Amino acid sequence: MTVAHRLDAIYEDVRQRNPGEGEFHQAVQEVFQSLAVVVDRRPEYLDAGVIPRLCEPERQIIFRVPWIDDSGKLHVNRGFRVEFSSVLGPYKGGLRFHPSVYLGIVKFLGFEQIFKNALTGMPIGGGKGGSDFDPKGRSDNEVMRFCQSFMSELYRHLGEYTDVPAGDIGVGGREVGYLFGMYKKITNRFESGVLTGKGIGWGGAQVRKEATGYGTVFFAQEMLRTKGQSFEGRDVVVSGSGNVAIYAIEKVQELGGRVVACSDSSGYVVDESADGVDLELLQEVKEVRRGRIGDYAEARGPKASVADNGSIWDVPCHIALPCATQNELDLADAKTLIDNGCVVVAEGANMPATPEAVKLFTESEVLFGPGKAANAGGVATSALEMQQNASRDSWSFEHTEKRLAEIMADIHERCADTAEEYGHPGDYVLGANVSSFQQVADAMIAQGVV
Ligand code: NDP
Ligand code: 2IT
Repeated sequence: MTVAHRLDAIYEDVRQRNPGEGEFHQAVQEVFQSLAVVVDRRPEYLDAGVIPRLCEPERQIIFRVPWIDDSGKLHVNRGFRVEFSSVLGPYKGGLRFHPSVYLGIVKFLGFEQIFKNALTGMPIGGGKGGSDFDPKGRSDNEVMRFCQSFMSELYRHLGEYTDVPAGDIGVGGREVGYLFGMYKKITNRFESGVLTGKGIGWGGAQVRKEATGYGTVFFAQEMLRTKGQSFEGRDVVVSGSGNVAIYAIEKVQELGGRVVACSDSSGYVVDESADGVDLELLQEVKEVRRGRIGDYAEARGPKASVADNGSIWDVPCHIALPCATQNELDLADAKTLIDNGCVVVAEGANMPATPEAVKLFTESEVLFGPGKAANAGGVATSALEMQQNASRDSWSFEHTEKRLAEIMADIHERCADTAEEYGHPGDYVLGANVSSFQQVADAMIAQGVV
């Protein structure tokens, strides 16, 4: 059997063992597509059975999360934590609270996280968790009671040397606070390093809140640099308007770019004013009021309009940063972006571009930065938070941001060099997958069959 056939057979087995988990299959296939070149050179990766082991989580926890809303009604949600790989360090990865969450989403995110975390160069394994709880429209007290119930089961699986969650969609500073408070109460330990994304003043790190968005822009900046370009004077489209999108917008603007559109799940806004999206207003609407993107457009006046048809990717731009959710940018969107002269796409979200869109980007002149590289700044800064917690230290904003920028430049170089080494210059997908896979696989072989 050829290497390609052997990889296909493993993939088919993964599909059959994990029925109905489309997003997980997609994430596995995306990595497998890059592996033939490395397995050709290093057949021991196949012979040692590393790949099937890597596709099976070390542990999967599914639990009941009962809670009572403000009107006294009982709700039962489902909680998940998939502890995927501890080969490079404690399981590390966020928690997502969104009604779409099921095992297949958590496994796709956990699988991605293994490779992303390897790319950061920090000692962290891969995991992910969450719940099908929908925080939208819930009061602070409801969110607190939900987080407390969630942690009353999850705590037994966590620890600074075991498993360290953080935020993701629907989980930000407020939720991390409630989760940490409950963990501390149950365990009677102020174990700072058990969660990241904590508040500044009680163990949180400067720049963690900004890190994913900033990091994505730093990565895109490195990509632009290979073309002798920068953000200065360029139009940029950023999808989403949550944590990643907001701080991506902030950094784009600091670097002289103009953000012409952003979105949420209710639609997208095109802002045609000379300096683009009004970040202060967007933050007020989204972070303070927890409002909708339409509220932003209304407050912004005639310069901004909510689009009621088409896609945010129809808005002409030089650089596109998908920062909302998986599979939000499809083949038709990719074609439109290319036709409109887009030259760089960097994924702030996890797996926002569909496989067909990724294929088109990598076959075209567009430089495409996959999420596991481009959005690794968030988890990398989480690892910096763990480092500060372990040494009971706290670093300045400037120092931490400098570290983040260095880490993103290192990841960019690592992906670019690996792509070059394997004869696919400019293919960041191949570079990210091959480089991180090799690191993880080598560690698995060294640590034996466990
Ligand atoms: P937030 O919850 O802060 O924001 C999510 C944004 O995406 C919101 O604007 C939301 O709109 C939109 N969105 C969510 N789900 C959908 C959907 N099904 N369809 C359309 N829009 C949607 O999350 P984050 O900003 O933290 O996360 C965004 C992405 O970045 C995710 O893919 C996440 O996995 C990834 N990521 C996050 C990191 C972090 O540190 N937070 C690190 C690395 C990656 P609405 O409010 O209407 O739902
Ligand atoms: O997808 C991600 O990398 C995150 N949600 C951040 C994970 C973390 O542990 O900081």
